[in-house]
Amino acid sequence: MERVYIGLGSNLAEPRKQLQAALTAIAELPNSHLAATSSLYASDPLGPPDQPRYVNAVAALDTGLEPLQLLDALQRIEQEQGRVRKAERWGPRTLDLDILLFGSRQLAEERLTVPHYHMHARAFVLYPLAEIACELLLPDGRSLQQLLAECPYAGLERMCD
Ligand code: PH2
Ligand code: MG
Ligand code: MG
Repeated sequence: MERVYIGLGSNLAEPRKQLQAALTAIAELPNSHLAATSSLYASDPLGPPDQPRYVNAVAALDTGLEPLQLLDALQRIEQEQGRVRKAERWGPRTLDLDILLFGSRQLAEERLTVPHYHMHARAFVLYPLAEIACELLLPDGRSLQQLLAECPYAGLERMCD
């Protein structure tokens, strides 16, 4: 089993429900155990501004799946929840499931880059991650606390249950 962190995001079709449904589906993945989930956080969109605000969260999954098996499974969940892949970069979506970290692995494959590119500077990834993995070290040796110190919380809104 390896500890994987998954970033969840949605800004279409009732984002909170999208994230809750995704967490239920992730909890049912084979050979895996959903170990923790963060609170939900709302924030303005990064990228094109003419789209709704996002809801984000991070989940910790212990899994015996290999990275590409997990990627396939997460993409299937995205599709089942109505994800339509468009050309527009950073455009709106019903559900986005990103593998942020996979144990201490560093992967640079055609379909999968781990750690997830840009996670180091995104408040909507780092603060939910810190809720469930406060003392985390990244594969390059940097601590999550270091990254948080350089990433203002500004603009993030922790949502009530
Ligand atoms: N995801 C994007 C583009 N912009 N902005 C926020 N606040 N949260 C996201 O998850 C997000 C985004 C594409 O993955
Ligand atoms: Mg994303
Ligand atoms: Mg994605």
